[in-house]
Amino acid sequence: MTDHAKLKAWVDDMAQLCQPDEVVWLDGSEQERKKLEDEAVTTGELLRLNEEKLPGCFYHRTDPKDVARVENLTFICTSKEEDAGPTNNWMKPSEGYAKASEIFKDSMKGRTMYVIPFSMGPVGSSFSKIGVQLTDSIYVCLSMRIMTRMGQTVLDALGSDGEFTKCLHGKADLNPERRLILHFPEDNAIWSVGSGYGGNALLGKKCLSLRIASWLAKQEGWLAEHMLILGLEKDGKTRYITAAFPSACGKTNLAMLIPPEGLKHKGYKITTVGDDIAWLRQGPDGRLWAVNPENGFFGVAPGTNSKSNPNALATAQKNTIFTNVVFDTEHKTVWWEDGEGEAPKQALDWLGRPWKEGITYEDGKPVKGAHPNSRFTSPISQCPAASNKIDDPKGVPIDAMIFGGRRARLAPLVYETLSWDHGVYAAATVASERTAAQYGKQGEVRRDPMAMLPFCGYNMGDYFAHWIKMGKKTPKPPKIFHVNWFRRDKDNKFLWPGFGENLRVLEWVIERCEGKGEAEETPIGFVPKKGALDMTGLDLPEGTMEQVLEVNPEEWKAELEDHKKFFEKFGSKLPKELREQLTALEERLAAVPA
Ligand code: SAT
Ligand code: MN
Repeated sequence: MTDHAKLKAWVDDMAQLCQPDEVVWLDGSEQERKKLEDEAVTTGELLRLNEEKLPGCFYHRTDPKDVARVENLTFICTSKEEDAGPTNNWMKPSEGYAKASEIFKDSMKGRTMYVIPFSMGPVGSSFSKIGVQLTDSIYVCLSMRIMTRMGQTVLDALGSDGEFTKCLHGKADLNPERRLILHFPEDNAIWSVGSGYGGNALLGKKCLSLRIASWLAKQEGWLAEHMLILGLEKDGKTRYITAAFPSACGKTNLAMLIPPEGLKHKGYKITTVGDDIAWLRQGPDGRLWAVNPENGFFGVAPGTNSKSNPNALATAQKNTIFTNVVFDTEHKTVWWEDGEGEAPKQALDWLGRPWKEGITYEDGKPVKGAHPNSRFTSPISQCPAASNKIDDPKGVPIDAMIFGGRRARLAPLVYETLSWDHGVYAAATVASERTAAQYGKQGEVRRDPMAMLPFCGYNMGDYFAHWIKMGKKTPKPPKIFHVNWFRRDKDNKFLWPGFGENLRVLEWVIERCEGKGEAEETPIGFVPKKGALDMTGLDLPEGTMEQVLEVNPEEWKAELEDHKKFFEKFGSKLPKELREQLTALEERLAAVPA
């Protein structure tokens, strides 16, 4: 399969440590897929779903204590603590290897170690990076088949001495006390042990494509970002936008949005390039171009229905792995809260317990059938909105970048920043209320710069400086916008309907990029002028648009105090350009007559 001596030696070393009964190299063939599926069904790791209703689909449950990323057990292991920075957990590389080795030691006895060669990005593209993951989980193998390009073609591209990220993964005993997600950027290596769940175990995703890639991107002069990529097509022309939001804030929904009735006559179509990660580089034309390094979606199931996201629902009708949703035992199908159709009559919940809609705990709270972070894993090519550029090695040129979080107050529906540096400032101070994709108190507001807080593989102060530098060296950078779909009124009701209606905002964003679109300058940036958003077919109660677009200088002044506190974390690493932006914003706010 390969004559890459270093790769073979590394696989031998890791097998020596983990002591699997067998080492199996995966070639990515169809035959191999069937074999892995059959084996996982035999062991109970996967349940085969109804072949007529959900062809090629499987059901999987994770351990009840292994249902989300674990930020407290995720470490950046660099020689110097300063290189991990104040927002990451840090461990010395020698300590990381020693601690994890103890857990990995002999952990694959009685199991098979699979070798998965994978490419993040189209095989052979100058954007792409190759990784090789070792794992003792067939669920992980089958998920990596969906989420990445993998197999013999990748080994061929790697040749006999190509660079690759060494990714070691093992479930061990799935004990949260013996779980570690370690990144060794100086060695281009990832060691993850004790979890079988998504972002902890599919090492091509957050571990490689964001944490390790952001480190590489800094050295090599590009950007690895937690962003969806969408195309907005009209009159035969497509404009591309990236958007960064914290996990579980609707990136997947926005990436494959369906135009609302009222705007149908304009002939817009959204095409999906990616829903989670973007790698961006300067193209020969001086613009930033982006590829989606992934090849599939790992989408949140609850809330996905034919209204919120018909494209995602259509994507997940075949060749999909469902994790921690409700299992309909009668029809061998799946269901989740706020999904499609009625809840099944005979079902097991994500914990495998008999479940019916309406049952409650002793305190009267409803028992949810699906875990709030339950997922579907589907090939991107099955998405009805999939862009014809997903395999283009050049990527797509980006006109606009959007950042946003979940803010009940303060941030208007949309604003355009005044310059690249101001855009970086707005992105660096993004804040959001915590969601189910992270362990911790839901609802709590935290700063999440560029939606990268849990994913930046190095000192975030240096990361901000890298962003500033990228703006200086890019002749035609995209415009930067900030959005907030989640603003609420004084009765705590959402002001903006979201979903397909968000196209109205995207339309204005593109108009602004084309030098059109009416805007009003406020201290925080340009907001749409009254009437600048096309509201055809959307009747909101009187005064709603004023509220959702309002910029309140007093509230912003208070917010700025929090920005200052947040920036203090980075000490001398904070680039002076961000300090200058803060002062300038402060002055603009002070100049507003009371
Ligand atoms: O668990 S993942 O990191 O893969 C998904 C997410 O949190 O966005
Ligand atoms: Mn994500």
